[in-house]
Amino acid sequence: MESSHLLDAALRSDTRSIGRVLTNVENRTPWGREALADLYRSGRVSRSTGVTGTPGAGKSTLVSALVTSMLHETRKLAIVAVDPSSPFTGGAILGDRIRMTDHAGDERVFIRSVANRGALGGISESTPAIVAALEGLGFAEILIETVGIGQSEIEIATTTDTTVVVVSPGWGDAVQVSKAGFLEIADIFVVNKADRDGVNAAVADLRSMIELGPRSAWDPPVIETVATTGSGVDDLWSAINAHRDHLDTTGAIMRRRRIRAATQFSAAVRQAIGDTVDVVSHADDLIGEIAEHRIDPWSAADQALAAR
Ligand SMILES: Nc1nc2c(ncn2[C@@H]2O[C@H](COP(=O)(O)OP(=O)(O)OP(=O)(O)O)[C@@H](O)[C@H]2O)c(=O)[nH]1
Ligand SMILES: [Mg+2]
Repeated sequence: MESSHLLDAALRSDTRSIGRVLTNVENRTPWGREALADLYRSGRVSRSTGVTGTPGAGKSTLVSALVTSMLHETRKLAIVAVDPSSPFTGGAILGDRIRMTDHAGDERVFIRSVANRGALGGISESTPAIVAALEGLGFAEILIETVGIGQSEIEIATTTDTTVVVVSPGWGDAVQVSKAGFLEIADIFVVNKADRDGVNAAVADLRSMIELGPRSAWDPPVIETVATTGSGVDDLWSAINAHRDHLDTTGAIMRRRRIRAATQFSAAVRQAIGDTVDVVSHADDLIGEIAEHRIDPWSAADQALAAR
């Protein structure tokens, strides 16, 4: 059992203590749940930015470059890398920190990877809790890197204030099917690797896609960057700030926070039900019965709930 000193040390920005608090939150230990409840009720709020996009587009490099811009204005910043196989540099994971050349050893930058648990619910299960804990621990800026547009990315998009979708030249040829999904979640588009051929075509492609999409009060800007040199990264930081202003002045921020609250609440209810129903002990018998059509999955779920 952890002590209250641990939370105090984490609030004083002790890196190891923050890591231990997050591990307790992630594993949903009794101490972790209590700590999370206290942190949530502290009322401290962060600005959060999700960075997603195609594999290898340069998301980690861009996040690293963006951190440099953010640190001009922020005292404490956290990065959550949802898939640890998505390396910041070479995938070296040191305890709960990912090696990140540019910011290694910088006390102001805390980096956490969240394992893809696979199973039911997958990554989205612990990510919102980790982000909420970091928020309560006083991180003013939180950056979250994910890959693609699976269910979890869409859920993470509802978790963050601003979602940045990163592609690189030539992306559109490979992932036709992803386009609609990207448009749905993007507040800002980035065409990274603008030092490569095909950047103009990629920008034009995105712009026409946005044109054809539904009208909204905020049209996602398309920004060109070269993450490896930092070129265009200040433009991206300006666009993130412009999007924040838009959220604040239109009141959209409150709508987003309500959607986030609703999403997290219903996920928490599903998790709480999962915790109280010992699915595993029911599973073998019931799954056999479902497979043989002796009971339907929905009645089987009711039965498992009633038996708890
Ligand atoms: N030429 C060029 N290369 C870049 C640029 N940005 C990133 N890269 C390189 O692209 C490769 C992938 O970069 P990452 O930042 O790991 O990309 P990622 O999107 O995080 O990759 P995953 O997390 O594996 O999906 C690395 O070798 C980077 O050095 C850029 O602007 N121009
Ligand atoms: Mg990456």
